[in-house]
Amino acid sequence: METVPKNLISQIDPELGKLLVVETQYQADTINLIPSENVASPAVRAALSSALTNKYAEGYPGKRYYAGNTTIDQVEQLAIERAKALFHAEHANVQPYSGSPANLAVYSALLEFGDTVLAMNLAHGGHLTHGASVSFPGKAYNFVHYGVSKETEQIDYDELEKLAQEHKPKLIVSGATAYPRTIDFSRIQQVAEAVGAYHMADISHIAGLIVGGVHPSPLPMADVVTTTTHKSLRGPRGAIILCKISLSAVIDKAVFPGLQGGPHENTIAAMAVALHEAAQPAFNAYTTQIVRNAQALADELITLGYRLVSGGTDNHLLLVDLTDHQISGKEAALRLEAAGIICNKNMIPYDTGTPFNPSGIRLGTPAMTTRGFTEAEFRQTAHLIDLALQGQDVSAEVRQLALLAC
Ligand code: DSN
Repeated sequence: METVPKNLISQIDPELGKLLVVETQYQADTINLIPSENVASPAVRAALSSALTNKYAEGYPGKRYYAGNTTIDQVEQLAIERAKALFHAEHANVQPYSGSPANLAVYSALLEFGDTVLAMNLAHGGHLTHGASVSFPGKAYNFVHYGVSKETEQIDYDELEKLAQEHKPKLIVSGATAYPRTIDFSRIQQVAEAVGAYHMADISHIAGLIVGGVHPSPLPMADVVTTTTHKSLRGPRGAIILCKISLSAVIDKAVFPGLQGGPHENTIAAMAVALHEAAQPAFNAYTTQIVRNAQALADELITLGYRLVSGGTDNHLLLVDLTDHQISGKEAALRLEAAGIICNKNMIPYDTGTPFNPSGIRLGTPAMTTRGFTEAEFRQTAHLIDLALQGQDVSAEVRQLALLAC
């Protein structure tokens, strides 16, 4: 990982400069297994700190409320065209500040308050914005949830279909944040069509895998697709909404002026860079390696006696059930953090614990794959995880392995 721009920030603001140096070194010294994080390229980061951060550009290319946006229009249009081409979409809105506002924009475009939505249960791998009761969408709309079957721990598509027939939702949401298996978007599309519902696929976690051709795409079937741009897609923190042309006007209106003001054009420029990078052949190789690495990590953990939810992984992440190891997910994440391995505690399906003290941990491979880890390093990481969970001090070995990466 590149070093911090020590000079500039430290000269102007030594207090913050010091914190940035510490954080950058920390990221280099540790093994990051958070599946939703990545390491953005120097070009993406340069775009984020470019002159575009100075701009206001309410509106859309060619229809702005402020003068002086000729070049900004070209930048945003470039990001739009690249997003459409990469995902084979009819329309793209690149202005959402992040995934949660993108999902809220889609709900507000397609639904009235109180309308019924069918989405994946957060406790089974869904997302807060997929109608968790503590979230605004969960309060504003009538969410009904599908989940995974107890036996296979994979999405129960028959249950999903039954719930759709019973509740006649106006919208079905597919996509997950803690689901280690391939999502059958075609099956969910069929259900949506059968009950006359819209289908929104939230592909935030797997967008990079889709672009790289290692996970099926919900496009062009789904009516709307949302994705963050900073996870496996390896761009800046932001989001994109892709949709059919027939929905473009309501989606655009819902984003601006419905929910947001001035778009973050520096972020949009960084998205354009990331989309360009993702269109290169090297990105396919990167995403293939993400999946191989997840499978190597999974295999080695299974060999070491760990139970994985659903028995393994098809994608970039795995969920480890620690119930038999007499250690909670919370304690496990703390022990791993002490060793320099960063992950998050996570609910497992049918967990008897709570979100703050669940029975599992979630591990992912996108960030360390970017830093050059292959199967061998992930197998080694599995052993270090095992030793750290047993209470051994492996921090020196972890640091050594992390520093081997770029
Ligand atoms: N917080 C993200 C994740 O870690 O999956 C989802 O928004």
